[in-house]
Amino acid sequence: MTKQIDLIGATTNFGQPKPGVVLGPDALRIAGIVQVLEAIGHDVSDLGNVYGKYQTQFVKDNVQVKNGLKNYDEVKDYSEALAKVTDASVQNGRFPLVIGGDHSLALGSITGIAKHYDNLGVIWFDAHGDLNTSETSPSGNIHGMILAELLGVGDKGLIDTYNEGPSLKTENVVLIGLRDLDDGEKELIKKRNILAFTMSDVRALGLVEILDRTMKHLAHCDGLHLSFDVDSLDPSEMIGTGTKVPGGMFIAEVIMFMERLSETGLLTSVDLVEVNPLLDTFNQTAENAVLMTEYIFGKRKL
Ligand code: 5AB
Ligand code: MN
Ligand code: MN
Ligand code: MN
Repeated sequence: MTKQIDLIGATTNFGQPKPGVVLGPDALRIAGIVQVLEAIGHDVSDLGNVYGKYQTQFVKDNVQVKNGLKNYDEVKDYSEALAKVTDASVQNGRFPLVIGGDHSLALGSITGIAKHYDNLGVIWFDAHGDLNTSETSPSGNIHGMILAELLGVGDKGLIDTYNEGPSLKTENVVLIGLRDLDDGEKELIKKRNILAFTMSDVRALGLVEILDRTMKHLAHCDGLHLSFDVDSLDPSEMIGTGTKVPGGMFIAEVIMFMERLSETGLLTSVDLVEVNPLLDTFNQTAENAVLMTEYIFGKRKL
């Protein structure tokens, strides 16, 4: 089915310290993200990049910390700016595809989208849980806390970004690909009974079974968002990203998963995050990410 896609560049790096992730959206454009989506038959409108009022940080020696959170004001401001754009996109009947940028962009992206649904389901595809708070975070980097904030756990000011209260319900979120969780994140997953598949689960059950369980779990949802952190894949196939963890998924199996996910026809929005061309070789991470995007948006092997 043809989708009316809004491509939204989220050039933020405030959620983490490594320079280069703001170049992710352009690396994905150079790798042909618009052209492959058009070739599938979608109508794509590239809205360009979203900027907040703070200048992108190219040097790391002026990081401001508030309540234990690094670049607090910058992340909050950026999230407000991005939420406005994704909110309008859904309002206009379009499909937001947000390309990053570090994973802190999901606060703005998802908050703007979630406004339009009673029960937005989210598939969080990631090596990490992104479920820290300032108390449990080993780094103070907000990209590692962003799902917690979306669920209403952590800093009140961030939870209340764009509109008041949490954007997501715990029972509407499924995590897949986990292999690097901090202690506090493990506790939160258990305490809130969040459906989470580790890499051990991926190896034991396979992604077909995991997709099946995920869709059953989210069957009551009225929208479905995929938040795809490229570090969910094995670093051997995704080198250009800031927090690599060995033992990840491989392109071939993720393509298979995305083909089936797209076949459900239930996806309503996507984030593609953490592509950092400065850590890459020959833009292959962006190219691999674009390859997977094709399957997310309906390319078929047959
Ligand atoms: B990403 C870590 N858990 O909190 C932390 O890439 C890593 O968006 C977070 O998934 C990684 O700093 C955040 C150690
Ligand atoms: Mn992440
Ligand atoms: Mn990650
Ligand atoms: Mn990362």
